[in-house]
Amino acid sequence: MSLAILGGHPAFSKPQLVGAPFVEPEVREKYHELMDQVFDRKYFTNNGPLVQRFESEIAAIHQVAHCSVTCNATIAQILLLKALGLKGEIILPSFTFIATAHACIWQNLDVVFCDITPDTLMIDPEKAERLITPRTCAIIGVHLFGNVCNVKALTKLCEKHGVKLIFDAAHAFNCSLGDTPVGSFGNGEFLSFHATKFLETFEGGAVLTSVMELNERIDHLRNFGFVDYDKVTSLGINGKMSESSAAMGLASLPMIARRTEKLAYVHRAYRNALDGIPGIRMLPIGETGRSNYHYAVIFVDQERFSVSRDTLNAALWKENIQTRRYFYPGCHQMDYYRSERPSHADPLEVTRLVSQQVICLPTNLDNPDSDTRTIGGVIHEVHLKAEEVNQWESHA
Ligand code: T4K
Repeated sequence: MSLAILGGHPAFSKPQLVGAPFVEPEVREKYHELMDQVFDRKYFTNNGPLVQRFESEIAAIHQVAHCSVTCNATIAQILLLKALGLKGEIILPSFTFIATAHACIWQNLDVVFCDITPDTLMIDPEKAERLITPRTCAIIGVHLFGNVCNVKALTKLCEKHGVKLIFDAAHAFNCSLGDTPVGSFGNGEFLSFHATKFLETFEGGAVLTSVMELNERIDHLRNFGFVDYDKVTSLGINGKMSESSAAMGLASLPMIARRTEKLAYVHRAYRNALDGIPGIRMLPIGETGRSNYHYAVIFVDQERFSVSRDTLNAALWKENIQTRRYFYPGCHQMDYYRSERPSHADPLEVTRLVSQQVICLPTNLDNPDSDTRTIGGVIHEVHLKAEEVNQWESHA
């Protein structure tokens, strides 16, 4: 195999993307059918019938009493934080998508970044406890890459200190801890239905909770704070999901089992393809419950692989394998947080190390067997040609 960075042809003629939407033929057909109904009804948004149906289905899948769908997960989080009336400091991992932190700032909360455990890449409950102060109002656990947080330890911790517990379940659609699906953990959890997610509605999100009053408050806030046609009692926002997004979600729901099976297969295929490459290890997924297997994450140990994570990433891109470094460099290292909110009590050592090692691989592949073999083959070749690859990098 001749690597593209060393003058060979790219391994793929079209880009292989992390987060490429599925859009099976059945989804297209059902979506068009539902959209015909929407056009006939001429009712496009504001808690329409498809939105209500979608909410019931999502609640049932997650075995939770209440679901409010929203225009995206970032707004879902803002609504949840506001509905809980949170004020003061909020503890969350830095190793997450920037939206988890930004949503807190939009709600005027002071973010306190916490480190993660190296085996799970999710918030470390022991380190979180050390960050609790009298101003702490809540902790956010982020269920990452299709795995679920240490819910038990976090629940105990939050009960002990009398603070609220929220879960960012953007990656955790239809995931569970043991037999319990995400959705009813803590005070509330939120999902993302962004185009790049396991279940997509173009843009979309949802808040799940077992508390009826919280659900009512969120429904109220997502519609500008209206209580009647001419009566507004709260500072609400427009957080509504449109009928077209709900149609996409409903059309995609029958595909859950097939997608999960496909992605689990891709995981196994990657494991085989990467087996034995020095310095490459996959993040275990689904070991504590059900997963959707939507993300495949590898760690690059530079010393053993002989090439840095960033050079491997650049080499993969040249092959049209458009990997992502989720979540490098960690929220606390993003310019905004470094310049505007520079102080953090925890040195976030694990976050720093892990964010320099991770690469997310494409999972929605057309040909899982041959594509994973090709990607594994490229990674192996980068290792075998480490000397030339590193020379290329030093001249790039
Ligand atoms: N919490 C967590 C833990 C999250 O991961 C996210 C979002 C949120 C909260 C907030 O959820 P939302 O408010 O977005 O509902 C992407 C997504 O935009 C973002 O939703 C997602 N996490 C994050 C992990 O990934 P970027 O900046 O990497 O997006 P972008 O445009 O570079 O696309 C990513 C990949 O997907 C590329 O390989 C291209 C491909 N793609 C993208 C789109 C939009 C497609 O193939 N088709 C598409 O339509 O953030």
